[in-house]
Amino acid sequence: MEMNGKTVLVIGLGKTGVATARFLLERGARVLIADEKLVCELGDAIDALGGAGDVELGIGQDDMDVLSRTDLIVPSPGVPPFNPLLVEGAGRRIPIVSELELASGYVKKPIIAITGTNGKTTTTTLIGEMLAHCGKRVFIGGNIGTPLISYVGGRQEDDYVVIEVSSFQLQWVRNFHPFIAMLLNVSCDHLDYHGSLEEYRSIKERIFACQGSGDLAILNADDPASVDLAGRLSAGRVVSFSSSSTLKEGIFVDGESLRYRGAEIDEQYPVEQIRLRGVHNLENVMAGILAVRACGCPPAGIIDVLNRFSGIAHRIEFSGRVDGVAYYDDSKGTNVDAVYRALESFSGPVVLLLGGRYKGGDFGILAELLQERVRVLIVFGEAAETIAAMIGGIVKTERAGDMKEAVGMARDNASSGDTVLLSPGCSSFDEFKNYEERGSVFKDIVERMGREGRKGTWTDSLQ
Ligand code: UMA
Repeated sequence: MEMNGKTVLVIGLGKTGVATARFLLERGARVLIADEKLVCELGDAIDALGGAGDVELGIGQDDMDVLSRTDLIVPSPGVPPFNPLLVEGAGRRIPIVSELELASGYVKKPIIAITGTNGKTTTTTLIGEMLAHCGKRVFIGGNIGTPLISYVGGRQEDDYVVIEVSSFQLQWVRNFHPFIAMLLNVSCDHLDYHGSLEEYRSIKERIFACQGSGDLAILNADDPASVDLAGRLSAGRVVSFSSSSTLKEGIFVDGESLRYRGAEIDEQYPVEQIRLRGVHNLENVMAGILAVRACGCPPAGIIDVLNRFSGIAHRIEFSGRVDGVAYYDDSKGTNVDAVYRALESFSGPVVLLLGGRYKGGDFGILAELLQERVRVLIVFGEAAETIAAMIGGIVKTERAGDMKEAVGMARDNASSGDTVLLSPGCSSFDEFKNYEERGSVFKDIVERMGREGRKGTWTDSLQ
């Protein structure tokens, strides 16, 4: 796509907007920037633009006049499709592309793309580690942190581009073409953005849309909709993984091993050699094995990595032990399905912290697990009453104003041998910048509690 002389409207000046604007400016485009924040609140982002090029700031979300001089719109992932500029821009038939779409047009190396409601970051990281361990050069980016657009302006010396892809990034793609694409799972998430589960799923499925005969699609055989999906895919090879059934072709849990079986393949990966815990992580591992085997990584190298890879920050991450109580940070568990999977990983008793900003989803699906494993439920933040209305009272339920108070209540309610699990099932935006900040604050509190000692002395010191 030629950018020289084009006028491009970038909506949102976060990580993606900054990287996109820089890329466009370097290619001679004029960049208009709209953000719901005031210009004075965007200081760091504006500094990061580097001061060079033809930039116009201060465009509001309802400033429709700007569209008469716009050739292309690039919304940031967090900007929903019902944003007024996008709705009006689409009405005027101005091309709209996501940063992922724009960047992928410039990628010279094979793309491995990972999407799914949960497990994307773990699987993306794991694939990157396995490829690197087996001697391949890799760029790891996308939703995991570094926008793809900031990679494509560089030298592109890697063998593979491994990217975590969110539904937000797939919202505005047409030609995005990964040579390996996977859909790990789909459950209720981001309904406030996409409107319905059907829409959310169909957008996730766009990851496969441009695949052809030389490409590989990886599906979850345990997802009932994947059978129908497999029949609609254009990829030359479709392979599945399953944690609950035996597959003639694909990878599945077979007793104490993961077994990868196909026409010319029959391999075993002992579960005891896999450091990650939980069924959901076995699924992530299986999807990862399918991808890296297709890139020529040998089983021995894969097992080496599985032996030491202990997961990613804020995803069921052990954060410390205080008075015999184990604290786990699952701040990345921002939807109900993620909470379900996190709870499944503990046999109990658990003090569970749920809350933040509600994004949709039925907390009722947790009812049985709550009864089985949870001693006390603590709801906090903006979503406290919404969650309490769905599942309050199934077990002892407490209400906290914010997360800090919730951790305090958790400590007061937990006994030695219990687990305190922050798996909020909601976004963090009512209280924090993002889930990382929420998880870091949680870990800091746990660390301070450990340092400051016994019950009773710490609550006051947090105020
Ligand atoms: N903004 C508007 N109007 C809006 C919404 C946002 O102007 O309607 C502005 C905000 O004021 C802010 C900017 O847009 O200035 C933020 O843009 P953004 O929300 O798209 O965030 P980025 O900093 O660009 O980060 C994005 C991803 N964020 C989201 O999808 C919400 C990051 O994923 C990603 O790491 C980054 O691009 C690089 O690719 C985070 C995320 O929460 C981790 N992702 C969701 C998830 O994993 O569930 C999808």
